[in-house]
Amino acid sequence: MRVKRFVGENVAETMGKIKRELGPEAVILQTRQIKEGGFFGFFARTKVEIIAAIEDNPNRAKLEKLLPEKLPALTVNNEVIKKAYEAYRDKENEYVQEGFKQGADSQQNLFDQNLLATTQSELKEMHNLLKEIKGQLTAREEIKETVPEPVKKWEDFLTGRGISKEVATKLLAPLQTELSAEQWANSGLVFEKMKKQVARLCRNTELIRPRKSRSLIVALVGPTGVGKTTTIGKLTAGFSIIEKRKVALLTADTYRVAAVEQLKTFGEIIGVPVEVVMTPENLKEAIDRHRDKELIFIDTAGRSPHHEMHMAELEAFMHKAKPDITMLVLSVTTNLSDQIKVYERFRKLATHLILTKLDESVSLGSILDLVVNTDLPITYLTNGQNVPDDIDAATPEKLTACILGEVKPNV
Ligand SMILES: Nc1nc2c(ncn2[C@@H]2O[C@H](COP(=O)(O)OP(=O)(O)O)[C@@H](O)[C@H]2O)c(=O)[nH]1
Ligand SMILES: [Mg+2]
Repeated sequence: MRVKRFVGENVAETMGKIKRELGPEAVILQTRQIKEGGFFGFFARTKVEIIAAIEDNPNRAKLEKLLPEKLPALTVNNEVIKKAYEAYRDKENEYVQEGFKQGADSQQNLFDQNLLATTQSELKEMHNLLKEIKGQLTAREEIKETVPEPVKKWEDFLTGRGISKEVATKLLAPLQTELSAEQWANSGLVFEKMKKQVARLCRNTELIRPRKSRSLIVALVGPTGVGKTTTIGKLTAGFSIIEKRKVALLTADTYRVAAVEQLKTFGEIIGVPVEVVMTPENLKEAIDRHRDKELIFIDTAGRSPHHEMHMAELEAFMHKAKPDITMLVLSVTTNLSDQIKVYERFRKLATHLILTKLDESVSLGSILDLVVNTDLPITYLTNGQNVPDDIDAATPEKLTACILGEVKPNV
C-alpha cells in the first residue's frame, strides 16, 4: 500500500490530483483543513489536506491475515505494526523450523523445497511491505504531531506552574477537541478557556455559615506546624470582630504553655472566651458551657513537634465534641504526595479542607492536583502570618487565580 499526502485549494482540486496520481482505486484515509503559510497565524491560507492510499501489492490480502486485526484507517499506531511484525516473525520461525525438519529428513523431495522457497520469498515480500507501511505510518504520525505544538507549549506552562503532567493532559484534552488550530494561536482565548476548565474542577468550595438557632461547632485538625492555631486565631477574630458573631475558642493544645498563654491573651484582647481542655470529657463540658455561642472553634494539636497527637486520642476528642465541621488543615508548602498521605490519614474525621501558607509557595499549580485527588470542599486559604488579615474565603475563581496565575501567560 502506498500512502501519500495531498494538499490543494479545495476538496475537488485535491481529489483530482489524487485521481491523477494514484488512480481511481485510491482510498481516502483522512481529510482535514489546514493553514499554510502566514506569520504567527496571520495571513495563513486555508487549504485542504487529504491522505490517500492505494493498494499496489497483491500480497496485501495475505498480510492482513497475518495482522492481529485489520489496520484501522485512522487510529493506526506503532503498536499494531509491532504486533504485525511479531505475528510475521512467529510465522517465519514456524517455516524455518519446518525447513530444518525437512532438511534433516533424507526423504525430502523437490516439491517440498519449491514450496519452502515460494513461502520464503512470499514472506520476504511481506516483510518489505510491512517495513514500507511502518515508514509511511510514522510519516503520518509526524503530520499529526504538527497540530498539537501549541498544546505542548500550554502543557509546559501548566507543568511549570507545578501541575502534574497527568492533570495537565486531562485539562488540555477537552480543549484539544474544542479549539481549532487558529484558536490555539490566540493565547488570550486559550487562557480564558483554561480558566473555565480549572474553575470547574475547583467548584467544590464552601464557607462556614454560622446560624442563630444552634452553636456551630468547628474543629481544626492536621499535622503539627501547618498553621491550625494561627488559622483558628484568624477565624475567631474575623467572626467575632468583623462579623460580630458570638464565638468561643476551645483548645486541646496543651503542649506549649507559652502558646496557651498567648491564646488566652489573644482571647482577652478580642473579647472571646478561650478555654483549655485536657481530656475529651473536658471538651464536652466546655462545649456545653458555650451553647449560647453561635460558633465554637476547637483547636487540636500534636504532643510534640515530632509526634502527632495520637489518632485514637484525637478521635476520642472528636467523638465527644461531635463537630458539625472538621477542617483538615494542609500546608501547600508540603509536597503533594505527603499532603495526600495526610489527607488519607485524616479522611474519616475531616469534612472540609483549609489550605495554608499560600504566600510561601512560588507555584501553586499543585493545588489543582490536590483538588483532583481529594473530594472534600475547600473552605479557606491563608496567605501569611498576620492575624486576622491573612485569610481568604476559597472560591473556584480564587483557587483558579492561584493555580494559573492572575496574568495571561506569554505562551
Ligand atoms: N507564611 C505563613 N506562615 C504561616 C501561615 N499560617 C501559619 N503560619 C506559621 O506557621 C507556623 C506554625 O503555625 P501554627 O499555627 O502554630 O501551626 P499548628 O501547629 O498547626 O497549630 C507559625 O510560625 C505560623 O506563624 C501562613 O498562612 N503563611
Ligand atoms: Mg497549634
